[in-house]
Amino acid sequence: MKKQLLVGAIGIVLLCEATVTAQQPPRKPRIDDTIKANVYADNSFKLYINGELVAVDSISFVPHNVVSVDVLPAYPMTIAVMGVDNADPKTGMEYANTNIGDGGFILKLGDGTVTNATWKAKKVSWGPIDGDMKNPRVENIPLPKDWFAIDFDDSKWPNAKEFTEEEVGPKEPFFEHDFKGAKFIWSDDVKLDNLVLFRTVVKSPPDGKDRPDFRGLTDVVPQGGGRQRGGRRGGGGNRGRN
Ligand SMILES: [Ca+2]
Ligand SMILES: [Ca+2]
Repeated sequence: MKKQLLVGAIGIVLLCEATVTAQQPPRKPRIDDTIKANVYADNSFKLYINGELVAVDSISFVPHNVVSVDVLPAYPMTIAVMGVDNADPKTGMEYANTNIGDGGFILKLGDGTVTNATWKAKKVSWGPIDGDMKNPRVENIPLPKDWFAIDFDDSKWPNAKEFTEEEVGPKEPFFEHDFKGAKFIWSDDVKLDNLVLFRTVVKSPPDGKDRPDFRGLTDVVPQGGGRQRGGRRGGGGNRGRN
């Protein structure tokens, strides 16, 4: 009986310690907690991660460019992208309505996340319908409300379609960045679909690396307080400064 009580007491102590450990605030994230996001779109994109806008293509038309930025991951990670193929909103064409341009989107994150046909893709603007350049017409559907949010239901969206490098024909900066293992994606018609929304959820880091979760950091005092190390000003009175 005594032995059972003792075991019970030890159990409670361990439980309390585990709870305290779980409730300890995280340390401040460092730059080596971030992962690189390499993104290329024909012609441009907006990238949302976990509901927040984290990158906007800095060049909306040409030249085709790679945007390479640091992002702080947290899993499960919801990635939502607006892909834009340059097109006149009335005709769906470009270069003074002489050409039907094509789209294409590719992304690779430093945790091994890549674009492929497991992503969802929803077209929201397309044309010229049937490729008719003589009587060009465009069709649009409204942007779904909160399409980039974590809890948005994309279960009815079709899957993205993969396109080869030859089909998309990426320009030079693409080859200077790491896109190994990633596929070019779009909705079904890479020529006529001009505004496409993509979504995916990365449940855990594909490279298997354990990464701290820094969400909610603005609501707590991180371990070690403010800038005590690495800050140039040093000294007291800087606790919690950012
Ligand atoms: Ca097009
Ligand atoms: Ca294009």
